[in-house]
Amino acid sequence: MSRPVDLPPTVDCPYCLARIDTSRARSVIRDIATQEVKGDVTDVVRQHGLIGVAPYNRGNTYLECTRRVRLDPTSATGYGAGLLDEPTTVVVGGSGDGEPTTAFTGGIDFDDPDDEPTGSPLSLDDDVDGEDDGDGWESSTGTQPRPVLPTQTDENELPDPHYLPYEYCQIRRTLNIGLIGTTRSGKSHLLAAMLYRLREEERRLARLGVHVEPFAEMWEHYMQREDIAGFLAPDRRTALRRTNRTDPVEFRMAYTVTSTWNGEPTDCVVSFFDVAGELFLDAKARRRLQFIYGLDAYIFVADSQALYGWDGKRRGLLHRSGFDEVINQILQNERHMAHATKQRRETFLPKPAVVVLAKADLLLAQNEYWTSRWLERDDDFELETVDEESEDVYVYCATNGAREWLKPVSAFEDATLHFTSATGCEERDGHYNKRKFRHMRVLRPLLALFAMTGIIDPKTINHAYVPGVRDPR
Ligand SMILES: Nc1nc2c(ncn2[C@@H]2O[C@H](COP(=O)(O)OP(=O)(O)O)[C@@H](O)[C@H]2O)c(=O)[nH]1
Ligand SMILES: [Mg+2]
Ligand SMILES: [Zn+2]
Repeated sequence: MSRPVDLPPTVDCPYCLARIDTSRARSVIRDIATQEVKGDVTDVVRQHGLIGVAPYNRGNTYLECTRRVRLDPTSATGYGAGLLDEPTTVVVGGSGDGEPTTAFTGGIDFDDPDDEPTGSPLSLDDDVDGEDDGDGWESSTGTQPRPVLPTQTDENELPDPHYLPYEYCQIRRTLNIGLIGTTRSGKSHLLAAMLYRLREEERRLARLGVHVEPFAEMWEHYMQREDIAGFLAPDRRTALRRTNRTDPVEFRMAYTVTSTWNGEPTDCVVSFFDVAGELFLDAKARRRLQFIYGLDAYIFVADSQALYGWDGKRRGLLHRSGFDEVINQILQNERHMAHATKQRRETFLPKPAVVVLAKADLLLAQNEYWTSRWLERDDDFELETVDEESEDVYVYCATNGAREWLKPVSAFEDATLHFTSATGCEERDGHYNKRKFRHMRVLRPLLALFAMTGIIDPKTINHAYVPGVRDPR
């Protein structure tokens, strides 16, 4: 079978994190409103690519991700599958006869008893029946259909098949960003605010030589999950619903970012993954760990609420951030890779990271000079002061018992540090005060990351481009 002329041999599915064989996958037209499949264009795109589809349907063309077309998901990152010391990864099939190799990816039954069983159709699969019986729909035997919940549908369930925008699959350059932090650290609120502001700031982004475009249907799914729409609506400002995490890595949203500062416009798919730090301590959840090694950049979300001792006494952290575990795993993987490929190991991880002190409005309420000096500025786009801010945040953490948050600085080749607030105020009974509500400096860490990865000119923050971001295939 031939693959579509304008797609690479494989594409990584951001939803189930598996690698898709494009010569096996169907291409279909879907109705945006009903999400129904209206037609099959597999043959025509195999011959002519997306050009073969009527222009008005090109934006509605999708690649179907279904069990049949998935390859070994452990290699989804393009990083050394098989080199990892993960004894829990069970590989089945793949005997070289053209059968897909499928790795065990499910069966994680970690449960936060605190959390409501809510989620979204895009979050990853888990054991709905609580049994550790593996992953029904991803098993290569294909004989066990997933157990169906009798009453309400499980929002956490990833539908099979699910659909990737064809245009998403065409863009070779990708930047996968992981938000790392414990549950309740503020990842979801920060990301929602960031993505919203990214859409709103077209003009100022253009001045930095970037144009951003969300994938329409992904944005709609994203808005539905955890009721992000309610959080972003000025007349509602409701808190995000809490989700039941069973998987350390979840796809959230992707944008096409066109970068023009360097001459020729280049397109890059920037995808955001939510990484629940504490799940790395959970042996079962750790099966999915490989995915984070392949991320291109990291946003470490430190929970300002975890700082205690406001009365001038020496401070400390109420709970750990989990950054250590995650970074140690990434370093360990890097050592394995260097060993396996007989290359000298770099001193630093050759990737960029940002450390974000989320919920910094809480520090502001405590009359914290170091915080107010920065947080009250509307300086998302004044990137020349990024280093100055980083130094202040560094000193702030070091002198307030939060050295643990600084680990990324010593581990990654380049890192910046920021004070941010996604809400500007505290939640009360599921709502934010509409007058006090504001996103404070949420775009700044992302723009710093864009500069370190070359999506915007690294010189805007007076840094050099950090190599190590994956090459296009
Ligand atoms: N004061 C304040 N609270 C926040 C902010 N962002 C999130 N929170 C609160 O922190 C809690 C956890 O946030 P969430 O984004 O769901 O954390 P996640 O589990 O890491 O995704 C919620 O109760 C939010 O109301 C913020 O910027 N300021
Ligand atoms: Mg969350
Ligand atoms: Zn998939």
